[in-house]
Amino acid sequence: MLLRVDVMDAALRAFYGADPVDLRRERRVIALTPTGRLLDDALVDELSVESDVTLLCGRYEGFDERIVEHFASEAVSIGEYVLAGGELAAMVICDAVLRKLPGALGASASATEESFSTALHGRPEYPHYTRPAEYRGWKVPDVLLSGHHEQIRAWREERSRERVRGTGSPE
Ligand code: 4FV
Repeated sequence: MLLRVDVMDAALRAFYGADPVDLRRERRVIALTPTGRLLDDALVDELSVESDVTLLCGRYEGFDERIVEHFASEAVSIGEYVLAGGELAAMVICDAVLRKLPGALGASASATEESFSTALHGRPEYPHYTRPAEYRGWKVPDVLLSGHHEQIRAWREERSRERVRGTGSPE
């Protein structure tokens, strides 16, 4: 059982008051499907600067292909596995994109130097620590308490490199 093209056509016309074929000229219309472009930080960045995005959630076995071919700007997947519906995939994309918008995170948190960001050259984030400095004999690494910013930067870069899949010891 698939989402029918005539039903999707009617739904998009009813909501936007436009022919879905024309819609994707004005906004990004994304069909969520396991076979789509894999969502990554670069795509999240792209979507975070778009003024208008429409997410088409699959259901049943997915979309009639004519929906993807004629109504969508692109197909996107949140991972190589199959969900019962695309709604959770839509929520994943909304969460990842919205947290990148200005003001979404508090002053203390930043979406710049985080896992897979360009600031980290696409690498995983380094380990983070907070208080207490020691708990059950588990200490925060001394370098992070040293105040030596260059040594801290170097330590963080090394930990980040180690976390690149298939290299170094897992933390
Ligand atoms: C999916 C994914 C996904 C396929 C059948 C919904 C399901 C049903 N969407 N990334 N992985 N969709 O599994 O985006 O239509």
